[in-house]
Amino acid sequence: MKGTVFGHSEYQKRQEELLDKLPMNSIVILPNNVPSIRSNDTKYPYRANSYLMYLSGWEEPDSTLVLTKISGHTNVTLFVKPRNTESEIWEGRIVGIEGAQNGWPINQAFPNTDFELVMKKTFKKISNLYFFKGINLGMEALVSNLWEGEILDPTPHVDKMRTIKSAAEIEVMKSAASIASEAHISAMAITKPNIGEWEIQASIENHFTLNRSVNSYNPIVGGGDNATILHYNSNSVRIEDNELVLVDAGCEVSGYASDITRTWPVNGKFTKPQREIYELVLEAQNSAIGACQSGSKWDSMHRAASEVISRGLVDLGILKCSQQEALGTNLDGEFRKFFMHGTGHMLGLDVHDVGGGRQGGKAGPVLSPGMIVTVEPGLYFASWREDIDIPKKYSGIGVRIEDDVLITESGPIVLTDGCPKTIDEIESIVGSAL
Ligand SMILES: [Mn+2]
Repeated sequence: MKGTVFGHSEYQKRQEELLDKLPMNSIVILPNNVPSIRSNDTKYPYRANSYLMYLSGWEEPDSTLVLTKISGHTNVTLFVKPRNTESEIWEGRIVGIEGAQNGWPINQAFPNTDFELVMKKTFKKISNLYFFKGINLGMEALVSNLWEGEILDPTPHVDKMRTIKSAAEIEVMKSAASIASEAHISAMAITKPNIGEWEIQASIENHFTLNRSVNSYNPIVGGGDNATILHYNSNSVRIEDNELVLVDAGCEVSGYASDITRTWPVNGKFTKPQREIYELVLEAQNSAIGACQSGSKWDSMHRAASEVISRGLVDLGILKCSQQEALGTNLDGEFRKFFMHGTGHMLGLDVHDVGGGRQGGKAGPVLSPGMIVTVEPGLYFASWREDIDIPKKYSGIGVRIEDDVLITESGPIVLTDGCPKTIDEIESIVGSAL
């Protein structure tokens, strides 16, 4: 039976760090995600809650983690589903109470049916109740029934902890980054004119599965104009000769995500207008990666990318205004018509991980060693948009380039640097496996 991803001390350190931040006589309650039904007795693939994985390594549903700090003593308890031969025959083997007690970084395990009774007793001894809301509404109702006081939110504390990756987490994320890098290379190598978007998706997912990983989000494979739809994922169209394809696909290894976007010409040769846009996005991305320095403001990478993009749009004659108007006073100028998302986000147990901020906004953490962020500027010129007036040669072009970047004392480290992105490298790989 599968145990924890990391050694127990890693989780115990996280539990202690959280409890240290809370006042005496506190309890923290964290239920697991509820299995989601597709229809009748068919379920969607189950994914445990990221907070629960982070604090305990536990993944089975119908379980709840409880941390207490009462009169100087801390305690970590898991309420889990007891073993049951009949249900295990259908649903698979489960860890059970004894297994949890012996194999997980906790002090004690109880059957989940005891939760209410144990809480009733424990609530008499505590003054502060922290509950992870929005995960399991049934548990939420039960707890608010039992507790008359205010329900406090523990996520700001844990989110801050989750932004700084440990050495062990970084190793796992490097592995997710390199599997996804290889997947993109294989997909480039089988690309040819008239390929179906789904065929590129299949190639990528095949590589993920062969390497015992899964999608960390639904892959986006958009050819031609579909590349300009930010969350396109029907991946159902054939891509014509002379079109670009934008592929945004990452995998999850032991719960940790990678997130890569590459854009390449299906016939292996960028046209001049495609090359002009691609080079501009690549310059913006390199500038933004350079801005990923320890101690920099959260939006420094977005500012760096936006400055390059704004200048380039004016130089290419796409924006007919001054560079200053293109950029705007608050990174909100004309360039936003074509680069409408942020430059990056936190990456970790979730692909859009906790603890970041909106880019272009004022709030957000200072970049610090151990943070892993994505850097992903893009430019999108949808041919169907009636609100823009651009040179025809750029119509239908969408380009995004995305890497995963670790912040260190000595500068940014690109974890996805195994995935080529220069024009020469890409042109030499596309179609090379055919
Ligand atoms: Mn991303």
